[in-house]
Amino acid sequence: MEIITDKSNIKYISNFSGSHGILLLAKTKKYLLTDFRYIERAKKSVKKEIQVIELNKKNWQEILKKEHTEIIGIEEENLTLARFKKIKKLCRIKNQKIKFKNISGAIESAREIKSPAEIKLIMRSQRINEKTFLVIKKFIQDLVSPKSQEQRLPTEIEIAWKIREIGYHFCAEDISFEPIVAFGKNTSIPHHNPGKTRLKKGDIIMIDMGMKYQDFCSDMTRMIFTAPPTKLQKEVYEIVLTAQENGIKKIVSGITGKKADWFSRNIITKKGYAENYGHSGGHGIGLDIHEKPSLSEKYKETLKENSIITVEPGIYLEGKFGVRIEDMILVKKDKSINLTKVSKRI
Ligand SMILES: [Mn+2]
Repeated sequence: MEIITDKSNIKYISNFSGSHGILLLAKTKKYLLTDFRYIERAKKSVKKEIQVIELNKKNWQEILKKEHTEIIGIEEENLTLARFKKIKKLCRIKNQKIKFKNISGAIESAREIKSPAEIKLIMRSQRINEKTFLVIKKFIQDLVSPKSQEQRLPTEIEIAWKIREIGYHFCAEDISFEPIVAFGKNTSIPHHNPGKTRLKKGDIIMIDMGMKYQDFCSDMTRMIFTAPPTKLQKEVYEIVLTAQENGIKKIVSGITGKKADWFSRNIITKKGYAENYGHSGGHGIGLDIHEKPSLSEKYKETLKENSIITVEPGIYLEGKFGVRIEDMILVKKDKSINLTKVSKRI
């Protein structure tokens, strides 16, 4: 028997997306155990083959006895020690010896390959993300245009909140991560935390944002220029763009995550900016914002057909500015498909 505690794995197998529940995968049956607050909701949303029951000691032990369980798989990567102690207690049954083994990563591997329905939902999530971004971009461009009467330009935090608000307006259920909004020099911090920095005319802007639609995530990074870029900004932007687009062109299923990362990293390295690109080149995306596979030096597994990944190289010049460009790619055997439609031209 297996005990599934990872929220996204529970959603993947059962379609239950509540915050409190445990999925038991027994030999003959699947059970979703949850508390009173979620029972009705679970019954309405879970797949037909799954039985919903209240999480208590009596119900739990009845299943264990009925299934003659001896070995229980647990998701070590996600289980806290406190929660494991509780589970261990629930599994204490007279005359029944139970051993635990780690099964972390098994469901994550299955999730890597997306079904046509999942691809559709992820694309929908990204469409919402794009519509939101374009509204934000226009809002900023109008404010900094010579015709604008506006005296008070927004702060990073104000733009981050506006991203949420507009996302909801376009039917997102949530954001997939806290938006990264960086103005001017703050763009050299790859994961800048939006603060009270106020926009100035002429600033370079980095926006890295994502939405959730039916629990599926999207992710995209774009730069906005509020004035014609400086020579250095233009040079760096062109290098990152070339690296990103060449990387994308060469990505097919069957190559390693390491190789996929190298395609774009190599171009940045050749231009002398290796030291200024210190993060991985991308990641899988789906029910989680970061999931299998990874585009990085350390990732030796191959990319699978119909997985969805991001490609997001960057160059960061401390004290000056940074540039990152990120798209979502559907990995295919012969030619991968870029799912992101927002222009990357300056
Ligand atoms: Mn990303």
